[in-house]
Amino acid sequence: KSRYNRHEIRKIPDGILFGTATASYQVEGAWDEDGKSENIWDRLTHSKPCPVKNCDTGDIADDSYHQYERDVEMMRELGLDFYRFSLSWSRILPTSFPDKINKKGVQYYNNLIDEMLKYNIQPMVTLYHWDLPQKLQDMGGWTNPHVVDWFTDYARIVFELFGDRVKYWFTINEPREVCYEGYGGANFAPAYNLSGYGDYMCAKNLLVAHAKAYHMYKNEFSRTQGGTVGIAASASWFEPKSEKDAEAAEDARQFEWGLYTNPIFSKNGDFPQVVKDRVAAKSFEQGFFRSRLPEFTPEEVELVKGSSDFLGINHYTSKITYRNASITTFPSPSFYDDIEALYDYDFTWETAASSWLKVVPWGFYKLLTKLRTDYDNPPIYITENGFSTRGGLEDDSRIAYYRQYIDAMLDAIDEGSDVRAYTAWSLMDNFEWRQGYTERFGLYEVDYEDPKRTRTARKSAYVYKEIIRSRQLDYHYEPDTTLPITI
Ligand code: PNW
Repeated sequence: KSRYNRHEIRKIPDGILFGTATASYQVEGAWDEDGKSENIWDRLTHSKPCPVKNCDTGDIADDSYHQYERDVEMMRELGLDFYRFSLSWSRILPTSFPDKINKKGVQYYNNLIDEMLKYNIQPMVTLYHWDLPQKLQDMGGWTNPHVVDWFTDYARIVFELFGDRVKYWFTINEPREVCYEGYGGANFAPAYNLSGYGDYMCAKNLLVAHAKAYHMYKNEFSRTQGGTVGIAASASWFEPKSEKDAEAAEDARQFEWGLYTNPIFSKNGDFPQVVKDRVAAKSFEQGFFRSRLPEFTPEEVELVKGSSDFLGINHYTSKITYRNASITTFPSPSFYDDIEALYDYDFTWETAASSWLKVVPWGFYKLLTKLRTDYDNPPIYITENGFSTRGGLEDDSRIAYYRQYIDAMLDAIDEGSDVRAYTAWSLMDNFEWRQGYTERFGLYEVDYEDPKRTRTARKSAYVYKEIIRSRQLDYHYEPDTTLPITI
């Protein structure tokens, strides 16, 4: 549906930064080296029967703990403006608390940051991308309100250690995945499976933790360090199946990401009204004495409101949404019973190696348009966008995905969306959570048979490099992949 004519070359506006992303557990390896302690993904992947495809783990992953120089070399080959990576809490603070700082763990991040800065590649750093110290999980993790203090103390250490050089911070990657997939469902660690309770408790604590860390930075570090702080939320597009499903689709958007973005970016703050009303009404019907969705106090509403300099968005795909009261698929109470919506895919949509990942570029355009209108055009960083294959260097389907999604993003920018950065997920193949190494998102292929974890540029790496170099989108550009990709 893009109005763009693909036979023309499309110019990318000046000033938009281009980068790639990874996350600590997915690439670092060295899971118990140099004083790092156990986190919830170590615990999950080591449990029996193994919950991950092929019993894969992140024990070694891409071995980035030892290969950061090669990683930075790849960033230079691509000509990136920035690289987004995350810090491992239990590597920096092995007790989870600030009483003991692990020098060797800190050295690794210093080395990585300094190596990047040597070549003018800006570090964009995520404090938390899903690898909570196991000890904190033993005390309830994100469902324990004390996590607010645990996280703020960790954030203080990190700002003190790296804030002289890091100017872009993300507190938490994808609240929805942390809270729903980890506590509501059982897909991700810690796999609590407490849908309709655990997810909502997590949501409240996580938002307050984020906001406290944000204000601490603003009050105590901003003046000397001058950086910018935000959050990265996952947001799929939910398209109504027919006209009468408009409300179902809007409900899905508010439960799936509004739950996390509304308290920060809306004019009035707080959880979305529809979520508060629905969960409260259902809870009382179900015999609860209070809503399963915890309330923010008025002070907390104010604390969380506006607690981000920009909105980070991880976007991959879209879903068709509808309502059909006669279909009861979800246990009650549960998060999906609360939403009262059903999801589907259009059979014409192309699918990636990940079954959930359908190629719907216009959904990206619609999402950006809605964020612009609902939240008064906040600065947006696209913090992740990408496509999976089963491997192989000739990845034309990934190239087509990137071109169409960047194209859709440019459509939204032309209409006024304030997009400041675009991030390809991922720099290289990595541990794809429950799918292990079976689904590959990398611009670079990683050889997991090879102890050296050799990285090789895919065709998409050449194309992404050319987009960044030329600052234009040309659907007809064909790289010569017989030539090595060079700096
Ligand atoms: C991201 N969705 O999560 C994660 O941040 C990465 O760690 C992960 O490797 C990557 O996706 C690929 O799976 C997602 O709703 C969260 O469509 C939500 C969605 C997709 C990916």
